Amino acid sequence: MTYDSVRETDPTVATVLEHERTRQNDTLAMIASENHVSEAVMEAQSSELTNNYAEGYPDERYYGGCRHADKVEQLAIDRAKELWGAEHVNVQPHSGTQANMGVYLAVLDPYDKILSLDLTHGGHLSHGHPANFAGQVYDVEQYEVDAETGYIDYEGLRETAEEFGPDIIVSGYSAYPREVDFERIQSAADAVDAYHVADIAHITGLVAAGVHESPVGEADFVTGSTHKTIRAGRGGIIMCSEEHADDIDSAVFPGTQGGPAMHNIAGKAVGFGEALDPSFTTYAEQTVANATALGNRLQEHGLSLVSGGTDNHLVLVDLRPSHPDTTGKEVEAALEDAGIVLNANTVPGETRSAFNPSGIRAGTPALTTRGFGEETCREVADLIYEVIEAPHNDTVIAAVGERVDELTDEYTLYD
Ligand code: DSN
Repeated sequence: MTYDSVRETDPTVATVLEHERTRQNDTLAMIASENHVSEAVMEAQSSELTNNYAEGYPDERYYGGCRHADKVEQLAIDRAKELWGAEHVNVQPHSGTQANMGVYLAVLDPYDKILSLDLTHGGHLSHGHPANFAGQVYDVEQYEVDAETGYIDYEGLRETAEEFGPDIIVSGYSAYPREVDFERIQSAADAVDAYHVADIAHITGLVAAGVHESPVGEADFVTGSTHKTIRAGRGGIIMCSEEHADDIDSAVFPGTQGGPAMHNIAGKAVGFGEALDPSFTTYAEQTVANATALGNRLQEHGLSLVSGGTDNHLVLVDLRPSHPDTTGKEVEAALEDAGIVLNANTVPGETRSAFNPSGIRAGTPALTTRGFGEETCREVADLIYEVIEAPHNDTVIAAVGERVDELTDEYTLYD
């Protein structure tokens, strides 16, 4: 894709776009929620469908001119059904948060009760943080990971559910490195007659490829985003049984959204099509193998991983045991100077603040898309460790940066 037209009409924005392209080419994207979509997905997202108003659903629109929008949305829905085995799919949510909002609106009244994982233990803002609408509109109680093991405290969850009597239990997380036992959470939800919402935003691709247990068909609602491990067009998705189909569709439109972003839905259709190819399973398996290799090597360097390792695409490093005086933000900034982009993250039992926490979260979806294997991920762990050891040493940062340059030249991204 070129930016020739933007360059001609708006050189300022063209320069920013070119800088961002260069940044992505020249750095290692290790934000666990990010990925590099294909050029086909990007082309679809920049198509003329951005001009289209398609309020409603395929064959039931409020405006004319939607026959091509109908086709592309139906393709996205059908491919999603095939990928995840869902009875009903809504591909219109603009993001994972919008998907959660749609489910809440569909089945809750204001002040109804949500039980979800605490944000500092790996949860998500839209699961009921006080700064988010969900924490303001609903009565929220939170469960935690076990302080010793770092795994979800399933017994504690069940006990809290029995005491609190939630209307919804949310599972699915944004900084949890272990396989989620959806069945166990379903049984806790059944015991208190609550809905179970499984937010698989981070692991959509792993679930689709069968490398993580699927909650589809078990949880009442499965929500997610479509641009993380599944590597499709940007946005959200909701899956449920036919029983809830009408309520979910009305809650998304007109309940919480207006016109769907049809260009992104085209990107979802293209990305889902790519994920139906058998090569996507290899990609998902490699993503997990790479995270395991990364985590093992960080541990060999003496770093402490929350839960002692990973089963999925991310690792969460608690810096406190090995580097008590170094914060996540310091490491994030130093690594970015060296060309490795990840994020500071809170850790269970956080003793600092959300803005300057004690951990870092690192993911392998984007590196794997780039072609990295386990050996290269082990080397990336070495580079991360060197920077953690000396976050203010310009010589170290420059040397790591040189090696990152070599790696990004070897594993090219977009032409
Ligand atoms: N902000 C995303 C993440 O990084 O996990 C989730 O929405």
